Amino acid sequence: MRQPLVRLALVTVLVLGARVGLVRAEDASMSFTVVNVEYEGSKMWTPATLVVKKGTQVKLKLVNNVPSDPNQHGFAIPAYNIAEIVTRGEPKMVEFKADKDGVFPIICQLHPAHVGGELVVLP
Ligand SMILES: [Cu+2]
Repeated sequence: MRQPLVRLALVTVLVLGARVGLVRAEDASMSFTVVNVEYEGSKMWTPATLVVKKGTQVKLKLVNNVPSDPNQHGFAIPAYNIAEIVTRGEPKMVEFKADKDGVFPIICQLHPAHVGGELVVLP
């Protein structure tokens, strides 16, 4: 008489397993708040390294908190054709799909001296 119970347990495991399996990388999204700060004279976006899996929908909130002038800094990922200008006090939302894997520089396209970062897209 235990057979039906065992079968039910097996079916439950299979159904749950299938549901977990349905969450593919292509369906996933990740949100980051990335803040531009100034530390001992160096300006940088932090976190400097963003790591996602290929296929992830990436949502960025860019905040320019650099107190000194100029009041605008760039946030660019040339490999993804992203080049935003972010004004102090005016956060900017950026969204893109990480559809190619690799390590891609993040720069301030306005100021080459700005400390750079990188977007890491895992295969
Ligand atoms: Cu800058």
